[in-house]
Amino acid sequence: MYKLYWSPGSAAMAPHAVLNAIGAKTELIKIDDEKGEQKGAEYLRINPHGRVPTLVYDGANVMYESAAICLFLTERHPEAGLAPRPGDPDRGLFLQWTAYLTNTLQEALMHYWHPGYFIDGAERQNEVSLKAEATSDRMFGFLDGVLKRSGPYLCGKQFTVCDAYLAMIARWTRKMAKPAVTHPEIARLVRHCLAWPPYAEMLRQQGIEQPV
Ligand SMILES: N[C@@H](CCC(=O)N[C@@H](CS)C(=O)NCC(=O)O)C(=O)O
Repeated sequence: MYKLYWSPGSAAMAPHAVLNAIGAKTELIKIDDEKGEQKGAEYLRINPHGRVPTLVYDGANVMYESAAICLFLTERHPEAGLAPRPGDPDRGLFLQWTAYLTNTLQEALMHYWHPGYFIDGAERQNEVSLKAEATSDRMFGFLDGVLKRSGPYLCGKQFTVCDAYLAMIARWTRKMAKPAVTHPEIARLVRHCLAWPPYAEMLRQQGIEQPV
């Protein structure tokens, strides 16, 4: 029913965990980003941006953008219970965190990992990366406070795909001087995701680990 194009530790982590949770028939197609396969002509035909993830569903329908894929899958498979349904009062909060995570926190991490997308010159790129490290730490500190005040999950009492998305982004900080898991509530949430079988299975399938 689904094909997921992914590379290890990429933004495909969250959709991959959701597909595991759904238990739908899925073909996992690895894109070797170290060999630059994401920029190869074959892959560019389905994702003209040359990035992962990409989801193919029901034959020939193609979509990309990790958060959009997560939303689409949770909507299509409400029985997985990974999102408040449309109309539920918690839906607003769920959409808020989905947008915040992909649009704000993930963007800071893009600046950290890929400063060259934003500015030229090694020295200036290093500055952008360092600034993004501080910015993302501030955001994780903010989210830590949210989890402490109104957790245990981002949407309160319901574990949603937002929590897995947050755990994915937290992994991207593992090489920082102050990784996201130095915030205690973020560490607790990441541990919860590591104990969630679909997330643990995704890490195993991708051949990666996640330090806490
Ligand atoms: N906003 C996109 C970002 C996708 C993205 O930048 N993916 C990275 C891996 S995390 C990628 O494919 N980079 C390869 C490249 O830029 O060449 C999403 O969330 O799906």
